[in-house]
Amino acid sequence: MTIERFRIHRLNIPLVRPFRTSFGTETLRDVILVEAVSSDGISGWGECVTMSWPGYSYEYGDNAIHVMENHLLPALATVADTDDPYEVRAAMEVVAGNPMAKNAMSTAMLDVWLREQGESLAHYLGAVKDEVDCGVSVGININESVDELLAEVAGYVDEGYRRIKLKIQPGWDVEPLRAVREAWPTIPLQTDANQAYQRSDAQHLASLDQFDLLLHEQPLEQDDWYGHVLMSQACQTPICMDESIHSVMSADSALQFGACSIINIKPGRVGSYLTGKEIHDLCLERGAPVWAGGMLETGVGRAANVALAALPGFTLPGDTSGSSRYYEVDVTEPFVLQDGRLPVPTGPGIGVDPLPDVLREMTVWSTDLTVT
Ligand code: NPQ
Ligand code: MG
Repeated sequence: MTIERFRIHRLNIPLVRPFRTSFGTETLRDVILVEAVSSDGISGWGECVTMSWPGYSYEYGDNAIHVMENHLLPALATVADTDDPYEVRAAMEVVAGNPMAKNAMSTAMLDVWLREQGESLAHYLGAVKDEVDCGVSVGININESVDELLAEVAGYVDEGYRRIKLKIQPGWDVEPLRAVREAWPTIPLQTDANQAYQRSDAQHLASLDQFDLLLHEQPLEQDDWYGHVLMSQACQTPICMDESIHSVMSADSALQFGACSIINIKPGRVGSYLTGKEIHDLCLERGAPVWAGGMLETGVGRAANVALAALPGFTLPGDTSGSSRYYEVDVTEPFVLQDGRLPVPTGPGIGVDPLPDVLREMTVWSTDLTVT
Protein backbone atom coordinates (compact mmCIF):
# COMPACT_ATOMS: atom_id res chain seq x y z
CA MET A 1 0.00 0.00 0.00
CA THR A 2 1.28 3.46 -0.85
CA ILE A 3 -0.68 6.56 0.00
CA GLU A 4 -0.31 9.02 -2.86
CA ARG A 5 -2.51 11.85 -1.73
CA PHE A 6 -5.05 13.09 0.73
CA ARG A 7 -8.11 15.17 0.01
CA ILE A 8 -9.66 17.24 2.78
CA HIS A 9 -13.39 17.83 2.35
CA ARG A 10 -15.13 20.48 4.44
CA LEU A 11 -18.92 20.30 4.60
CA ASN A 12 -21.60 22.34 6.29
CA ILE A 13 -24.52 20.30 7.55
CA PRO A 14 -27.39 21.85 9.49
CA LEU A 15 -28.33 20.09 12.73
CA VAL A 16 -31.94 18.95 13.07
CA ARG A 17 -32.10 21.04 16.26
CA PRO A 18 -29.66 23.33 18.08
CA PHE A 19 -27.34 21.44 20.45
CA ARG A 20 -26.67 23.38 23.65
CA THR A 21 -24.01 22.34 26.15
CA SER A 22 -22.35 24.11 29.06
CA PHE A 23 -19.77 25.52 26.61
CA GLY A 24 -22.08 26.83 23.91
CA THR A 25 -24.72 26.17 21.27
CA GLU A 26 -24.21 24.63 17.82
CA THR A 27 -26.73 24.83 14.98
CA LEU A 28 -24.50 23.81 12.06
CA ARG A 29 -21.91 21.03 11.92
CA ASP A 30 -18.64 22.14 10.33
CA VAL A 31 -17.68 18.65 9.13
CA ILE A 32 -14.14 17.77 8.02
CA LEU A 33 -13.63 14.48 6.20
CA VAL A 34 -10.19 13.24 5.21
CA GLU A 35 -9.84 10.95 2.21
CA ALA A 36 -6.60 9.04 1.71
CA VAL A 37 -6.01 7.68 -1.80
CA SER A 38 -3.60 4.84 -2.55
CA SER A 39 -1.56 4.17 -5.68
CA ASP A 40 -4.14 1.49 -6.51
CA GLY A 41 -6.85 4.14 -6.47
CA ILE A 42 -8.45 2.93 -3.24
CA SER A 43 -9.94 5.64 -1.03
CA GLY A 44 -10.08 5.44 2.77
CA TRP A 45 -11.92 7.85 5.05
CA GLY A 46 -11.46 9.48 8.42
CA GLU A 47 -13.53 12.16 10.15
CA CYS A 48 -11.96 15.09 11.95
CA VAL A 49 -14.31 15.74 14.88
CA THR A 50 -13.29 19.33 15.56
CA MET A 51 -15.91 22.01 16.06
CA SER A 52 -15.63 25.29 14.09
CA TRP A 53 -14.34 27.09 17.21
CA PRO A 54 -12.42 25.94 20.29
CA GLY A 55 -15.33 25.05 22.60
CA TYR A 56 -15.02 21.40 23.59
CA SER A 57 -11.22 21.53 23.32
CA TYR A 58 -8.48 23.78 21.93
CA GLU A 59 -8.66 22.06 18.57
CA TYR A 60 -10.97 23.53 15.94
CA GLY A 61 -11.51 23.19 12.21
CA ASP A 62 -9.12 25.81 10.77
CA ASN A 63 -6.38 24.79 13.17
CA ALA A 64 -6.79 21.09 12.40
CA ILE A 65 -6.58 21.70 8.65
CA HIS A 66 -3.44 23.79 9.15
CA VAL A 67 -1.83 21.05 11.26
CA MET A 68 -2.81 18.35 8.76
CA GLU A 69 -1.38 20.26 5.78
CA ASN A 70 1.76 21.66 7.35
CA HIS A 71 2.78 19.19 10.03
CA LEU A 72 1.06 15.81 9.72
CA LEU A 73 1.40 15.52 5.93
CA PRO A 74 5.23 15.59 6.00
CA ALA A 75 5.28 13.26 9.00
CA LEU A 76 3.00 10.77 7.26
CA ALA A 77 4.99 10.97 4.01
CA THR A 78 7.72 9.01 5.84
CA VAL A 79 5.30 6.08 6.33
CA ALA A 80 3.24 6.36 3.14
CA ASP A 81 4.12 2.78 2.15
CA THR A 82 4.11 1.03 5.53
CA ASP A 83 1.87 -1.94 6.18
CA ASP A 84 1.87 -1.33 9.94
CA PRO A 85 -0.79 1.03 11.35
CA TYR A 86 1.26 1.37 14.57
CA GLU A 87 4.13 2.83 12.53
CA VAL A 88 1.71 5.42 11.21
CA ARG A 89 0.78 6.38 14.77
CA ALA A 90 4.45 6.53 15.80
CA ALA A 91 5.31 8.79 12.85
CA MET A 92 2.77 11.35 14.06
CA GLU A 93 4.49 11.68 17.45
CA VAL A 94 6.69 14.48 16.06
CA VAL A 95 3.54 16.62 16.36
CA ALA A 96 2.47 17.39 19.91
CA GLY A 97 -1.22 17.22 20.79
CA ASN A 98 -3.77 17.79 18.01
CA PRO A 99 -5.36 14.35 18.45
CA MET A 100 -8.40 15.11 16.27
CA ALA A 101 -6.24 15.98 13.27
CA LYS A 102 -4.07 12.91 13.89
CA ASN A 103 -7.06 10.61 14.22
CA ALA A 104 -8.62 11.88 10.99
CA MET A 105 -5.52 11.31 8.83
CA SER A 106 -4.46 8.02 10.42
CA THR A 107 -7.96 6.56 10.26
CA ALA A 108 -8.15 7.40 6.54
CA MET A 109 -4.85 5.52 6.05
CA LEU A 110 -6.01 2.61 8.20
CA ASP A 111 -9.22 2.45 6.17
CA VAL A 112 -7.25 2.19 2.91
CA TRP A 113 -5.04 -0.55 4.39
CA LEU A 114 -8.02 -2.55 5.69
CA ARG A 115 -9.89 -2.20 2.39
CA GLU A 116 -6.85 -3.54 0.57
CA GLN A 117 -6.77 -6.52 2.98
CA GLY A 118 -10.56 -6.98 2.78
CA GLU A 119 -10.83 -6.77 6.58
CA SER A 120 -13.42 -4.80 8.53
CA LEU A 121 -12.30 -2.24 11.12
CA ALA A 122 -14.47 -4.04 13.68
CA HIS A 123 -12.67 -7.34 13.07
CA TYR A 124 -9.26 -5.66 13.11
CA LEU A 125 -9.96 -3.97 16.45
CA GLY A 126 -11.29 -7.17 18.05
CA ALA A 127 -15.06 -6.73 17.97
CA VAL A 128 -17.15 -9.40 19.66
CA LYS A 129 -20.64 -8.02 18.89
CA ASP A 130 -22.53 -7.54 15.65
CA GLU A 131 -24.72 -4.75 17.04
CA VAL A 132 -24.24 -2.17 19.79
CA ASP A 133 -26.58 -0.60 22.36
CA CYS A 134 -27.26 3.05 21.67
CA GLY A 135 -27.76 6.01 23.93
CA VAL A 136 -28.56 9.61 23.10
CA SER A 137 -27.08 12.88 24.34
CA VAL A 138 -29.75 15.48 25.07
CA GLY A 139 -28.71 19.13 25.08
CA ILE A 140 -29.64 21.77 27.62
CA ASN A 141 -33.03 22.99 26.42
CA ILE A 142 -32.51 26.15 24.43
CA ASN A 143 -35.35 27.88 26.33
CA GLU A 144 -34.47 26.20 29.61
CA SER A 145 -37.94 24.66 29.51
CA VAL A 146 -38.37 21.33 31.31
CA ASP A 147 -41.59 20.65 29.37
CA GLU A 148 -39.77 21.03 26.06
CA LEU A 149 -37.00 18.77 27.36
CA LEU A 150 -39.53 16.08 28.29
CA ALA A 151 -41.05 16.25 24.82
CA GLU A 152 -37.61 15.82 23.24
CA VAL A 153 -36.71 12.91 25.52
CA ALA A 154 -40.09 11.26 24.84
CA GLY A 155 -39.23 11.24 21.13
CA TYR A 156 -35.92 9.48 21.80
CA VAL A 157 -37.52 6.95 24.15
CA ASP A 158 -40.09 6.17 21.44
CA GLU A 159 -37.26 5.66 18.95
CA GLY A 160 -35.87 2.99 21.26
CA TYR A 161 -32.76 4.61 22.73
CA ARG A 162 -31.48 2.49 25.59
CA ARG A 163 -29.96 5.26 27.66
CA ILE A 164 -30.51 8.99 28.06
CA LYS A 165 -27.68 11.43 28.79
CA LEU A 166 -28.68 14.90 29.92
CA LYS A 167 -26.28 17.77 29.43
CA ILE A 168 -26.22 19.68 32.72
CA GLN A 169 -24.73 22.83 34.19
CA PRO A 170 -25.25 24.80 37.41
CA GLY A 171 -28.92 25.86 37.36
CA TRP A 172 -29.94 23.11 34.88
CA ASP A 173 -29.57 19.87 36.80
CA VAL A 174 -31.98 18.99 39.65
CA GLU A 175 -35.20 19.97 37.84
CA PRO A 176 -34.53 18.33 34.47
CA LEU A 177 -33.18 15.18 36.14
CA ARG A 178 -36.16 14.94 38.48
CA ALA A 179 -38.61 15.42 35.62
CA VAL A 180 -36.99 12.81 33.37
CA ARG A 181 -36.63 10.33 36.23
CA GLU A 182 -40.30 10.78 37.22
CA ALA A 183 -41.47 10.33 33.64
CA TRP A 184 -39.28 7.23 33.03
CA PRO A 185 -38.61 5.61 36.43
CA THR A 186 -36.35 2.83 35.13
CA ILE A 187 -34.61 4.18 32.02
CA PRO A 188 -30.79 4.25 32.28
CA LEU A 189 -29.94 7.93 32.84
CA GLN A 190 -26.65 9.81 33.12
CA THR A 191 -25.30 13.38 33.04
CA ASP A 192 -22.56 15.28 31.19
CA ALA A 193 -21.42 18.63 32.60
CA ASN A 194 -18.55 19.28 30.18
CA GLN A 195 -16.46 20.71 33.07
CA ALA A 196 -19.11 23.19 34.27
CA TYR A 197 -18.89 22.56 38.04
CA GLN A 198 -16.42 23.47 40.82
CA ARG A 199 -14.93 21.40 43.62
CA SER A 200 -17.25 23.28 45.97
CA ASP A 201 -20.25 21.75 44.15
CA ALA A 202 -19.45 18.25 45.48
CA GLN A 203 -22.37 18.13 47.92
CA HIS A 204 -24.71 19.52 45.27
CA LEU A 205 -23.70 16.80 42.81
CA ALA A 206 -24.03 14.22 45.59
CA SER A 207 -27.66 15.33 46.00
CA LEU A 208 -28.27 14.05 42.44
CA ASP A 209 -27.65 10.48 43.68
CA GLN A 210 -31.39 10.36 44.44
CA PHE A 211 -32.11 10.10 40.69
CA ASP A 212 -30.39 6.72 40.34
CA LEU A 213 -27.88 7.74 37.68
CA LEU A 214 -25.42 5.55 35.76
CA LEU A 215 -22.66 8.15 35.95
CA HIS A 216 -21.66 11.82 35.94
CA GLU A 217 -19.43 12.67 32.99
CA GLN A 218 -16.65 15.24 33.41
CA PRO A 219 -18.11 17.45 36.16
CA LEU A 220 -14.91 19.49 36.64
CA GLU A 221 -12.15 21.09 34.56
CA GLN A 222 -10.05 18.65 32.62
CA ASP A 223 -6.90 19.37 34.66
CA ASP A 224 -8.64 19.04 38.02
CA TRP A 225 -7.57 15.49 38.85
CA TYR A 226 -7.74 15.96 42.61
CA GLY A 227 -11.17 17.57 42.31
CA HIS A 228 -12.43 14.49 40.49
CA VAL A 229 -11.05 12.32 43.29
CA LEU A 230 -13.01 14.41 45.80
CA MET A 231 -16.11 14.22 43.58
CA SER A 232 -15.78 10.42 43.31
CA GLN A 233 -15.62 10.23 47.10
CA ALA A 234 -18.58 12.56 47.62
CA CYS A 235 -20.97 10.90 45.15
CA GLN A 236 -22.52 7.44 45.11
CA THR A 237 -23.02 7.96 41.38
CA PRO A 238 -19.84 6.86 39.55
CA ILE A 239 -17.70 9.59 37.97
CA CYS A 240 -16.69 9.19 34.31
CA MET A 241 -14.00 11.23 32.55
CA ASP A 242 -14.19 12.52 28.99
CA GLU A 243 -12.12 15.70 28.34
CA SER A 244 -9.38 14.67 30.83
CA ILE A 245 -8.48 11.45 29.04
CA HIS A 246 -5.95 11.91 26.22
CA SER A 247 -3.86 8.75 26.36
CA VAL A 248 -3.38 5.34 27.94
CA MET A 249 -1.33 7.10 30.63
CA SER A 250 -4.09 9.53 31.55
CA ALA A 251 -6.62 6.66 31.64
CA ASP A 252 -4.29 4.66 33.89
CA SER A 253 -3.69 7.68 36.14
CA ALA A 254 -7.40 8.42 36.40
CA LEU A 255 -8.20 4.88 37.53
CA GLN A 256 -5.18 4.57 39.84
CA PHE A 257 -5.91 7.87 41.57
CA GLY A 258 -9.63 7.15 41.88
CA ALA A 259 -10.50 10.26 39.88
CA CYS A 260 -13.10 8.21 37.99
CA SER A 261 -14.24 4.61 37.67
CA ILE A 262 -15.64 4.75 34.11
CA ILE A 263 -14.09 6.16 30.93
CA ASN A 264 -15.65 7.67 27.81
CA ILE A 265 -13.54 6.72 24.78
CA LYS A 266 -13.43 9.07 21.80
CA PRO A 267 -10.78 8.26 19.19
CA GLY A 268 -10.65 11.92 18.16
CA ARG A 269 -9.73 12.91 21.71
CA VAL A 270 -6.98 10.28 22.10
CA GLY A 271 -5.49 10.51 18.59
CA SER A 272 -6.40 7.18 17.02
CA TYR A 273 -8.57 4.08 17.08
CA LEU A 274 -5.44 2.14 18.08
CA THR A 275 -5.11 4.21 21.26
CA GLY A 276 -8.86 3.96 21.84
CA LYS A 277 -8.49 0.19 21.70
CA GLU A 278 -5.51 0.29 24.10
CA ILE A 279 -7.48 2.36 26.62
CA HIS A 280 -10.29 -0.17 26.27
CA ASP A 281 -7.85 -3.05 26.88
CA LEU A 282 -6.48 -1.38 30.01
CA CYS A 283 -9.96 -0.70 31.39
CA LEU A 284 -11.11 -4.24 30.63
CA GLU A 285 -8.13 -5.59 32.58
CA ARG A 286 -8.97 -3.26 35.49
CA GLY A 287 -12.70 -4.03 35.43
CA ALA A 288 -13.55 -0.40 34.59
CA PRO A 289 -16.49 -0.04 32.17
CA VAL A 290 -15.99 2.04 29.03
CA TRP A 291 -18.40 3.46 26.49
CA ALA A 292 -18.12 5.12 23.10
CA GLY A 293 -18.40 8.89 23.08
CA GLY A 294 -19.75 10.88 20.18
CA MET A 295 -18.87 14.17 18.49
CA LEU A 296 -21.85 14.62 16.17
CA GLU A 297 -20.11 12.49 13.58
CA THR A 298 -21.48 11.89 10.12
CA GLY A 299 -21.81 8.28 8.98
CA VAL A 300 -18.05 8.18 8.32
CA GLY A 301 -17.03 8.70 11.95
CA ARG A 302 -20.14 6.96 13.25
CA ALA A 303 -19.29 3.74 11.37
CA ALA A 304 -15.84 3.61 12.95
CA ASN A 305 -17.20 4.43 16.42
CA VAL A 306 -19.76 1.63 16.17
CA ALA A 307 -16.94 -0.77 15.22
CA LEU A 308 -14.98 0.27 18.32
CA ALA A 309 -18.07 0.02 20.53
CA ALA A 310 -18.34 -3.66 19.55
CA LEU A 311 -15.26 -4.52 21.67
CA PRO A 312 -16.01 -6.54 24.82
CA GLY A 313 -15.28 -3.82 27.40
CA PHE A 314 -17.88 -1.42 25.97
CA THR A 315 -20.50 -2.53 28.46
CA LEU A 316 -22.43 0.76 28.66
CA PRO A 317 -24.52 2.19 25.79
CA GLY A 318 -22.57 4.77 23.78
CA ASP A 319 -23.37 8.17 22.28
CA THR A 320 -23.59 6.14 19.06
CA SER A 321 -26.96 7.57 18.06
CA GLY A 322 -28.72 7.10 14.75
CA SER A 323 -28.00 9.58 11.95
CA SER A 324 -31.42 11.20 12.45
CA ARG A 325 -30.45 12.40 15.95
CA TYR A 326 -28.36 15.09 14.29
CA TYR A 327 -28.97 15.12 10.54
CA GLU A 328 -31.84 15.07 8.12
CA VAL A 329 -29.45 13.86 5.44
CA ASP A 330 -26.26 12.02 6.39
CA VAL A 331 -23.18 11.85 4.21
CA THR A 332 -23.38 8.04 4.08
CA GLU A 333 -26.35 5.70 4.01
CA PRO A 334 -28.04 6.62 7.29
CA PHE A 335 -27.50 4.64 10.48
CA VAL A 336 -30.97 3.63 11.65
CA LEU A 337 -31.69 2.25 15.11
CA GLN A 338 -33.19 -1.23 15.28
CA ASP A 339 -34.62 -1.94 18.69
CA GLY A 340 -32.25 0.59 20.26
CA ARG A 341 -29.17 -0.81 18.58
CA LEU A 342 -27.01 -0.11 15.54
CA PRO A 343 -25.54 -2.88 13.39
CA VAL A 344 -21.74 -3.07 13.30
CA PRO A 345 -20.55 -2.53 9.70
CA THR A 346 -19.11 -5.71 8.18
CA GLY A 347 -17.63 -4.43 4.90
CA PRO A 348 -13.89 -3.81 4.43
CA GLY A 349 -12.43 -0.92 6.42
CA ILE A 350 -15.01 1.34 8.04
CA GLY A 351 -17.60 -0.37 5.84
CA VAL A 352 -19.31 2.77 4.53
CA ASP A 353 -18.63 5.37 1.84
CA PRO A 354 -19.79 8.95 1.47
CA LEU A 355 -22.59 9.21 -1.08
CA PRO A 356 -21.03 11.18 -4.00
CA ASP A 357 -24.12 13.36 -4.57
CA VAL A 358 -24.45 14.33 -0.91
CA LEU A 359 -20.71 14.96 -0.64
CA ARG A 360 -20.80 17.22 -3.70
CA GLU A 361 -23.87 19.08 -2.51
CA MET A 362 -22.67 19.77 1.04
CA THR A 363 -18.99 20.50 0.40
CA VAL A 364 -18.06 24.14 0.96
CA TRP A 365 -14.29 23.76 0.54
CA SER A 366 -11.77 21.08 -0.30
CA THR A 367 -8.06 20.74 -0.95
CA ASP A 368 -5.69 18.11 -2.35
CA LEU A 369 -2.52 17.25 -0.50
CA THR A 370 0.14 15.36 -2.45
CA VAL A 371 2.37 12.99 -0.52
CA THR A 372 5.94 13.57 -1.61
C1 NPQ B 1 -19.42 15.21 24.83
N1 NPQ B 1 -20.68 15.04 22.68
O1 NPQ B 1 -19.60 14.05 25.13
C2 NPQ B 1 -19.68 15.74 23.42
C3 NPQ B 1 -19.71 17.18 23.39
C4 NPQ B 1 -20.01 17.91 22.14
C5 NPQ B 1 -22.65 13.86 21.98
O2 NPQ B 1 -22.50 14.99 23.99
C6 NPQ B 1 -20.25 20.09 17.65
C7 NPQ B 1 -19.25 19.14 17.56
C8 NPQ B 1 -20.95 20.24 18.81
C9 NPQ B 1 -18.93 18.36 18.66
C10 NPQ B 1 -21.34 19.60 21.10
C11 NPQ B 1 -21.95 14.69 22.99
C12 NPQ B 1 -20.64 19.45 19.91
C13 NPQ B 1 -19.62 18.51 19.85
C14 NPQ B 1 -21.01 18.82 22.18
C15 NPQ B 1 -19.33 17.74 20.97
O3 NPQ B 1 -18.95 15.94 25.68
MG1 MG C 1 -18.69 14.48 27.28
